Amino acid sequence: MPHVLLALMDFTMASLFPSVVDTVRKTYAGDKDLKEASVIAMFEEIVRRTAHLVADWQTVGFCHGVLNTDNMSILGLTIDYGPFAFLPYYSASFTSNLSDHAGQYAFGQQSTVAEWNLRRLADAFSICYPSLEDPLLRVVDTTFSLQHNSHLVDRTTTMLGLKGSTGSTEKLVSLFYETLESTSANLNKVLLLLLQNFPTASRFYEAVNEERLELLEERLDGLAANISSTCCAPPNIVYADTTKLMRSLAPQLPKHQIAPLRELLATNESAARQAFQGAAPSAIGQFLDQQTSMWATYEATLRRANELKDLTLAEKRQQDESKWSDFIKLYAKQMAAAAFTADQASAALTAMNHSIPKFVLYPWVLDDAIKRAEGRDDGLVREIADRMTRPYDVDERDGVLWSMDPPDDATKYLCSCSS
Ligand SMILES: *[C@@H]1O[C@H](CO)[C@@H](O)[C@H](O)[C@H]1NC(C)=O
Ligand SMILES: *[C@@H]1O[C@H](CO)[C@@H](O)[C@H](O)[C@H]1NC(C)=O
Ligand SMILES: *[C@@H]1O[C@H](CO)[C@@H](O)[C@H](O)[C@H]1NC(C)=O
Ligand SMILES: *[C@@H]1O[C@H](CO)[C@@H](O)[C@H](O)[C@H]1NC(C)=O
Ligand SMILES: CC(=O)N[C@H]1CO[C@H](CO)[C@@H](O)[C@@H]1O
Repeated sequence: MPHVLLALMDFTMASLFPSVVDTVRKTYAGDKDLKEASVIAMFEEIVRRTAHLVADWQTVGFCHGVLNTDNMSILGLTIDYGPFAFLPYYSASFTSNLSDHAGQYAFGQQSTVAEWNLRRLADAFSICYPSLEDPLLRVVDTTFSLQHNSHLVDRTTTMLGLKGSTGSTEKLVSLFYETLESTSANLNKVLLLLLQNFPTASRFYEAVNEERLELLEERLDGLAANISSTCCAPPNIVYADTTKLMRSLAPQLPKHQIAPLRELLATNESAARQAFQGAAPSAIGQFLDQQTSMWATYEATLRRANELKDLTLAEKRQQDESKWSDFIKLYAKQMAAAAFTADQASAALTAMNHSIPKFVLYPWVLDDAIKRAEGRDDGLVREIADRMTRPYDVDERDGVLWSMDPPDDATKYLCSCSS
């Protein structure tokens, strides 16, 4: 087996990562095994690409659905997506595979799962290079989160029209995603509103300091109300989805048993193994971790359901507006601090425009096309296939042939395992 694996690794390295191997060879100082150094460098590149990919999914609201280890690409590409979906509204617990009851591959779990999958790849590499086991796992520790986060911040900064600005945008970016989540907003619609409202007039860029900030605040005033009334899902819909989710989320282990079982595992391993039909201690530990995290999700979902239960549409809009107001305030501040010249602002706007999709392949768009194709009319399938090749362009067919607005029953269009 290691023999075949070794051949596969050599082939992969030579055919898919020649430049990585090249760089290692060029900087090789004879201080370590050249082959092992190349394996580490290749793995670093795989970790980096995977981290960027998962961050990219987050910036377009893409939920893959089935992130088993064998559904991952060593090149950091999106492959093997069956029950995938673009989110109707932002939600970490959104699951696109209806049979995935535990939310194992929920939207908000994707980076954790990808990181776990990379550790399993490190395990496979270590079969061939046992001495690299620790160094490879360390690469995941030191590289994944860092790369994921920096790419997420970079890309989102561009989408918010702040590319090229000075100063850290990290806080703004995390507030952006928190606000999308807490107001159940449609990511794409919010971004398109921000794009339409990007301040282009030169007066913004001639003004300085306080005056610039005041002008920008004035310019963006009303945007929070607009986002809240046009982009955020109504309370009854979020409530219905949340309660449906809760029914499937219930953890197997009663919460009060987790701590004693952990204690038992730490103090009397054999007794703990007995309680789990002889399972390995590491597997028991993993199960307890998973149950802990399921309880946290369950309780957060329950809190959310209770908040939404008796909320009227007007009340939710008011709450959402106030949350978006906080975001817009920080956004205006960051724009003012960017200290753009008119030219720089125009370049940032162009980059923003090119990074925000105008067309999103939502489940209801697909559903419509599938229904028509079943009626022997494949025209819409062809139109969509064509539209998908230019998602960043403006196209008058949007809103005519397909809707970019989530219907009230948006989540009913999800697939289960067999669909
Ligand atoms: C959806 O999730 C279920 C439960 O985890 C899994 O058995 C099934 O394989 C998944 N669907 C697909 C298409 O993989
Ligand atoms: C929201 O913004 C859009 C585009 O900028 C505009 O057409 C619409 O009238 C606004 N709606 C509200 C309620 O402010
Ligand atoms: C561990 O638990 C078993 C019962 O399952 C008991 O017989 C044994 O004495 C315990 N060992 C210790 C060190 O407490
Ligand atoms: C974005 O680019 C398209 C061209 O693809 C152009 O028609 C549109 O006006 C641009 N939007 C903004 C806000 O600059
Ligand atoms: C879309 C999809 O589910 N692809 C594959 C993911 O991995 C499983 C096995 O782990 C395959 O059965 C699926 O075909």
